[in-house]
Amino acid sequence: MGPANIPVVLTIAGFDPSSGAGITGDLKTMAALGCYGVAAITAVTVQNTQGVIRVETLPVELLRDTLHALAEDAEISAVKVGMLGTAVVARKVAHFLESQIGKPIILDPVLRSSSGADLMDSEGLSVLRNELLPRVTLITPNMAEAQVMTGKPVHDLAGMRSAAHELQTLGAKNVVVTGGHLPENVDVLALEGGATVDFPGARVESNCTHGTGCAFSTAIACGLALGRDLKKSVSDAKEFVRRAVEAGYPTGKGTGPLNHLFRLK
Ligand code: PXL
Repeated sequence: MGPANIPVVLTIAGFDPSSGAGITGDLKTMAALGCYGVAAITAVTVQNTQGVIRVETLPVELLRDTLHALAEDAEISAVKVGMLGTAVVARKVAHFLESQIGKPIILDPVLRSSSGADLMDSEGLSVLRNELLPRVTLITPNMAEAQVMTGKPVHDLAGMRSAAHELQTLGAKNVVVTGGHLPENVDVLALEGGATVDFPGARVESNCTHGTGCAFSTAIACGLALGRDLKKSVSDAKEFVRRAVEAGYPTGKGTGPLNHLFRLK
């Protein structure tokens, strides 16, 4: 594919100044995977590799104007939605997504940071479930997020499968529940139409895992933007995250970022 055909992928997400997660991580993933990334910031977090210190959502008018400016300008091939922070922001994004129906839209239902900080308010969870989930192509919860979204325990493969199907009954077209913390590191993809596909992996022992969820959902958006099907996009995204974690190097005192740009020397 020549440079003229590089697809534009939009991330709607929070800013993590340590750049493992959030929009700056997403832009690195997009660049690594041959897409052009544009970003609309929902919230600014104050954090480093040791944890989240503070979270401030941006004025929703700023988000709305950013989304409008980007969408009226370039052809957007796929959208990834990450941290939203509040119900007010989530509603604004749900409204924007109506103008993007028909494109691949990937929703990473970010609720907490891995260090335990709340990244979504409680009313926002209802908006996520009722207004965002039905509008997207794929939702990518990890086991903890799947548990909160369904209200049922998700501890193993059987729990992941039933959570994926339950999220489909709530209106999600396709669901991938990620199990990176399980010994078998398996992800479960429930496809529209009823089929379920498992993606087993090997557990990677590494301290450079900050941003894996963001990179996974963004890499899937890139695969779809490049015209690949959902199964291939999920399996490529899993491989991308594995290699980025393996190539990670510590940058601070806490959990290191993955190395999104592992292909660059
Ligand atoms: O990994 C979840 C996540 C998503 N988005 C932002 C974050 C985090 C975790 O810290 O900061 C902006």
